[in-house]
Amino acid sequence: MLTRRNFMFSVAAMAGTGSALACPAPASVGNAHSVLMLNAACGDPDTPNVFEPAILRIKPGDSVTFVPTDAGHNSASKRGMIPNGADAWNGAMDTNLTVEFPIPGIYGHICLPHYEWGMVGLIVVGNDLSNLHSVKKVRHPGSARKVFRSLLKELEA
Ligand SMILES: [Cu+2]
Repeated sequence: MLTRRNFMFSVAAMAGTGSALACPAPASVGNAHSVLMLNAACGDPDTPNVFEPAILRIKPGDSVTFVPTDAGHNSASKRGMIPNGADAWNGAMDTNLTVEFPIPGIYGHICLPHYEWGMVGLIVVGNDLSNLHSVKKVRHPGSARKVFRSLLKELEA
């Protein structure tokens, strides 16, 4: 679903700061946020395939648009890593997806093609960490294990 608003996110992301080396920047406008899907962390080509930001904190009822700034990615919620009663999502490859988050808690999400290489992220709604224990129990392959562990450590810090 490519709405005009999502298109604006993409444009804002590419516009950066105007410098030739500008990093694509995720935008937050009011209750609408974006998470970029990138082939490499900005300024760090040795860290390929990332969500930017890896941790996003929002308020209940806010929305997040996953933006395919680079090709070859998607975002899908990870089973066991969303609050009870929350809706799962599974975005198509290379497509903007907007998800609303009415229910507080921690949401873990992954890029299906790059999951085991550690392309994973967290969205925290309403600063509510009450499902942290169940989120931590989910097992992951490859680098996803290490990346989720370090992101969750950041939440607890
Ligand atoms: Cu990916």
